[in-house]
Amino acid sequence: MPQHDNRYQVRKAAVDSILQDRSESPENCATAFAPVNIALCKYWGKRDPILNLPVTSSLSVSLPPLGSTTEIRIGADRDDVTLNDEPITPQSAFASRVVDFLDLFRTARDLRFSVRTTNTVPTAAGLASSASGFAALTLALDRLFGWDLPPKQLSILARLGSGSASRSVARGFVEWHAGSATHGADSFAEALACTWPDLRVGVIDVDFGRKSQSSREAMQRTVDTSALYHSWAQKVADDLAEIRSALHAHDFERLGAAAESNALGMHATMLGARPPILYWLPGTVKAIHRVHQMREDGINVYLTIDAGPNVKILFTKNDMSAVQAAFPGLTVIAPFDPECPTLPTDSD
Ligand code: 2P0
Repeated sequence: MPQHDNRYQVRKAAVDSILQDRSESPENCATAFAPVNIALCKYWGKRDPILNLPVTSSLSVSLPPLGSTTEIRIGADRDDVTLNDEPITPQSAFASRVVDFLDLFRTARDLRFSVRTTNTVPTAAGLASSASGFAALTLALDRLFGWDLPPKQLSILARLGSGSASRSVARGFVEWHAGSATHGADSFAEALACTWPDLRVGVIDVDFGRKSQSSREAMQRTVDTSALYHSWAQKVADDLAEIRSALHAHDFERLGAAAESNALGMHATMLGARPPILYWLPGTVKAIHRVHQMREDGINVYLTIDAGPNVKILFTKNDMSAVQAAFPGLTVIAPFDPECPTLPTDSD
């Protein structure tokens, strides 16, 4: 255990402040599921990279049944991590990140964990799985040790794995409050009390194969070097207010317009970094034009783009046929009706 490492000490103190009153009754094994989420108002920039504390608040919608199922087991000789039935080499960045997180929860120096994660995100869906992965691992640890933590504390623990994981412990629309405390006790996500049964999210396959530049590094470079970053916090405050208001009013056009503007603003801010960060490919621009043309043709479809080239679209159930005709093979998720995802088939 890296007990003399300052980063570890700071993170461990955050964990201990949550677990101090918890008695433990460990099981040998526990399993949990957490959904992926897509931000309608993005998290882009940290005020503290050790605790993954964000500069701004953000707001997402969870996308079950896409997500991660994680099993954690104690009693092994050494930590081991398996992803989609493939053992992950301990030297890999992915395994190191998982072990770094597990270090925070060892109740004995020699306690070792076996972690098996299966992503129910089709590899081809182009949706980041670190959020669902760390959220599922946190929920599995909660069950393994019998902590029975409330959602707020679970969100804080998941944030230590990955910022966006703080939002994946909850369902529906979820707001991550940036908070202002240096220890991060007020930086957590919680579900909003509203639903949208007709909402649909589509994922356009621009390039699912490409390994994107790490969002962690890109985020930091944007904060450190983009002259446009100073206006990002104000834009997020405005967009969040508009999105909350649109959700309250159940106004899809306002919701979609604000989400699209927020995503494009995030990418503009990245373009201002030195050197610039450009995740878009020609297919990304083509999809953006296609979405804009559809709007001109009277179909209410809006877009958002994360740290990669793929375009995600927001629309409602009544425009399903028009959207699927425009984007054949689209993966469609009904966030509030997880029984009916439409996943592309091999023939698409
Ligand atoms: C988001 N993204 O709000 C934004 C929009 C990507 C684009 O959160 O360093 O993997 O683990 O806290 O959460 C991706 O960043 O970064 C992300 P870390 P994370 O969804």
